[in-house]
Amino acid sequence: MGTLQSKWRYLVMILGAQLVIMALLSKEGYQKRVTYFFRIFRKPEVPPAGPLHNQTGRDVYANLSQLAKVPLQEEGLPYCPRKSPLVGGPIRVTFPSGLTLAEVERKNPLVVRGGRYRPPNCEARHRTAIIIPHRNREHHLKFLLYYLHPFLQRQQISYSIYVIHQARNFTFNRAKLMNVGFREAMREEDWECLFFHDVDLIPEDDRNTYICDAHPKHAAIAMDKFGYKLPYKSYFGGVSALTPLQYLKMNGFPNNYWGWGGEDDDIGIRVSLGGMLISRPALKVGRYKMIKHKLDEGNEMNPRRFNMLAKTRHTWRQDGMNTAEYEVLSRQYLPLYTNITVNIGTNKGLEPYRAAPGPHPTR
Ligand code: BGN
Repeated sequence: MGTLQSKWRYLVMILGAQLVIMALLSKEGYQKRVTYFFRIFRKPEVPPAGPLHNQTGRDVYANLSQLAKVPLQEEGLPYCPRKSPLVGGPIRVTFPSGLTLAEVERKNPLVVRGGRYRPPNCEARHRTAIIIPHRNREHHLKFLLYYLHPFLQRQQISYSIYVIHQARNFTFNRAKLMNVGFREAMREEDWECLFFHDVDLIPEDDRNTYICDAHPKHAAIAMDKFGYKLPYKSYFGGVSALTPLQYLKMNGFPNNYWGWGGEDDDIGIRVSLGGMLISRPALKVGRYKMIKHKLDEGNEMNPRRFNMLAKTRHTWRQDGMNTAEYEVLSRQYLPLYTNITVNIGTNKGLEPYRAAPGPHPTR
């Protein structure tokens, strides 16, 4: 009898010890292995059935007609579920010729003036602004809007899309336009997350949620043009997401990268200079298709980028959100997005293009 009891005691002790080891392993970054272990005991996940869900992904407008039928309530809405029931998996991305903005509008009846949306039947848990730097890419913008609106609606997020259009024809400056977008979007609403989004990148998986993480997020980690993997470890280009606090901690983005290349690497360096890490979604989720195009006129490679990058750690506090000088020329609340046209000047400052007489530049 006694020996049977002590056998049980040993068994319980061994089991206890195993649990402690598992807990320690999971703390030390072995989550994947532990998750794998626990998965053995779980039923396999069954992918959603239906004709729209096949290997090539489903239609980006699947499911959304359900929303349009729900009358918009003003108050007393319950919170949206933590995991949206509308979210699926891979999305089928093609670029049909003949698509018009009017067609995109027609397919998104719940999007209101300025490209804003909030879920009609529940209180969103997340509020995200999408910032898109832009010049001469109307064709790409149309496709991005076609895919982004239903994608975000399915995630049950409250959102608004801002297109920051660089006026005049001096060399393009992607990062400075992002600084403009940050300030102008925050002026309108207390956004909790900002997605800085290239105009030619289309998300290919519904589970790539457009919400912020505890650290700055690099979302576009698997682009088709790089064989659906990171081109290099510190890559921070394409699509990234930061909370206002994270953005300010690294003094925003640099203002003086004129032309192609390097500004995203500078931003990546700022993340660590601001004392933060880079967070990333899973490789199978952070997938993007790039709309093919040639290098734009007015966005030639920046030959100074190597020198500038070498100095980021000395310059980031003197150049960034705190020194972004620009002049908003117009703000249009269009049906699918808010269009902010801005004079960001040249590498010599605002002067050459400053509107006269006009308002003082926004600082
Ligand atoms: C890198 C560019 C990035 C660009 C990626 C992907 C530079 C700086 C060189 C030190 N960086 O090489 O800006 O997003 O390629 O195309 O050119």
